Amino acid sequence: MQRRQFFTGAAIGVATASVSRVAMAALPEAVQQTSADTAPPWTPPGVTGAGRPYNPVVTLNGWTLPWRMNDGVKEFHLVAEPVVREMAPGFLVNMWGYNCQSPGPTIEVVEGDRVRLFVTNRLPEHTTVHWHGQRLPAGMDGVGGLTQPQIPPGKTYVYEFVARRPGTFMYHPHADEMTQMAMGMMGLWITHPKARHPLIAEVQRDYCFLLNAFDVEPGSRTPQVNTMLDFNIWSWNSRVFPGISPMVARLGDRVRLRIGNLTMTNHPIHMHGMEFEVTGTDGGPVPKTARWPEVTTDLGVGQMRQIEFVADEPGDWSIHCHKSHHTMGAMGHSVPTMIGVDHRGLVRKIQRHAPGYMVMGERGMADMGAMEMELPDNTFPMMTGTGPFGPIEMGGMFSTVKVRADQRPGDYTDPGWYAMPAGTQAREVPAPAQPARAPSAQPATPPADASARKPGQTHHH
Ligand SMILES: [Cu+2]
Repeated sequence: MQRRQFFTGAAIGVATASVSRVAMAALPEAVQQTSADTAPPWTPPGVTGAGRPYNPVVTLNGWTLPWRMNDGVKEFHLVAEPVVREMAPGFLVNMWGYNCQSPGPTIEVVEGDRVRLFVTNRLPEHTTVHWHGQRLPAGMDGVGGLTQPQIPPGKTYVYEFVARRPGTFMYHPHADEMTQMAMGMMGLWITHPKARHPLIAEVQRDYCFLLNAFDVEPGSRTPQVNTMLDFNIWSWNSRVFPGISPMVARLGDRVRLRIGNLTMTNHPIHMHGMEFEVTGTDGGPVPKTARWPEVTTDLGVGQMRQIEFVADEPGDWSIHCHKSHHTMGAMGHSVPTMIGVDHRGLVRKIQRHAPGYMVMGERGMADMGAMEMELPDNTFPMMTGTGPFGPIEMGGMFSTVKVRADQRPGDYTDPGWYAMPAGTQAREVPAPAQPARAPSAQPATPPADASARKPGQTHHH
């Protein structure tokens, strides 16, 4: 699925004098990705010149950027450019990203690697790349105006440093940030340990994703960039449920999830079925004495968390942000609560003036999950996604961890829905018969109404 594109004649600026002229003579290919599917783990081709081996990560609905080895230096080429991201099947959003996608490709290196990153700017305005969490020379930190001139449109800059610390990091612009991050410019960076590390466990599955948010007016295709807090599309790697791939594991696998938050609010990420521990942050591995079991961990703005668990319970387990409006698509915030309100009569009166009028939320909002409403073109519905037992009523930061005994090692394909063993699923029971009571236990005449009364308060009509 990768379309290779060769760069010739790109204008080049040099961010540092330490990059040799020979290294600049030819840019590495800017590999592009046209698919929003989860790419299988990328293993460097060949053995010689491929650098130290590592266990690659899987980027949720993303991919890893291939590199080339040039005289012992790992060279990458990022192209900042306008992209069209498919946030869910049929829901396309104009974003800015890197190498044809938002988020950009994941950069995977090994502790101690010397890394050279070419950044070509094909945006209509200047940009930079900040390497969040890295130890590096100040001049490589990517803060426009402070540590380097901005990268003008059409120019290529180069960054070079040694990946000194193993861990989970990210990259994003430090130039017109509010616009560029609201448009989807961000990516993950994983530095694998060079040898067995006492605080970094070997895992069978290693997933990573970024939390991001957009403000896309229903019916439009381009995010609003002046939004500060009131985003309406809550996504993982610029995808929304049901467009987010499940995270698949084989029963007994040790699984690591690396999550970064580049939205403007916190997200309590909650997983069903199994407990996990936070084993690391973008500051490094967490000492073992400072780990405790959790089923929810809060990611503050600009934070990263590495969580780990043993996938020892088979099933389809939900994993989602616990802010319930973050698991929904765009909705009108001004809809009043109608639960318990009887609209009969009223609707008919309104329909005389507005024939298409519909009641929303009379019995809660769940009906919206199944409702066939006419939506403007390219509008992501408020609740969507269908499971084996009907609508799931989710539409944003929601996915599943699918644990299966028969999932082959290294197989990341979706195994489908979990087949519950007989007798292990919630089920309907026949309507309860009137329980037999002793005569003395018969309740007195039931109260005329059931309205709430405070203790000690005399009830009167
Ligand atoms: Cu959230």
